[in-house]
Amino acid sequence: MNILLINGPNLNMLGTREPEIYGSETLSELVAALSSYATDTHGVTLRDFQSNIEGEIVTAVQDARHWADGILMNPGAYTHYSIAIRDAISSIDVPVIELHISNVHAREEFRHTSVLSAVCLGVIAGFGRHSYFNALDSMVRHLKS
Ligand code: CA2
Repeated sequence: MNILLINGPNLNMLGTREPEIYGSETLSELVAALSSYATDTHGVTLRDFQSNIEGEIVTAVQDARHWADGILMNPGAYTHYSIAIRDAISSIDVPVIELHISNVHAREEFRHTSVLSAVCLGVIAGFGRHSYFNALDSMVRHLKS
């Protein structure tokens, strides 16, 4: 089983600023821990991709249709307005779980809207780094059921 993890804009800054919201772990530390967990606990392979560029994320989603069984995506701020990423998700048969580190519903009003959730399998938000692990567990359960 092959799972793609996509992190959107500014998530490369994890661990460097705003630790009270996003924690103190860097993105590469988080991805390393999640990859080990994916292999050791579920026997699945995790590939990861981070981009600050909308079109690169669209292309990663499109390419994933050739090899990925599922996609975990923290779309960052694109969550709230990227119709291009929404259309890319809609155009493939691969299930996508939208995930967020913070509880977007407890934050500014503009973060309460996601243009992506309706075309995703589900949404996980507010569990800090555990949102990633919860999303992986949920995707594996979904793919095995
Ligand atoms: O809670 C999340 O995971 C978000 O997707 C994070 C996005 C935000 O725009 C979404 O509303 C919710 C922002 C990512 C910024 O990440 C940073 C991490 C450390 C320092 C600065 C930014």
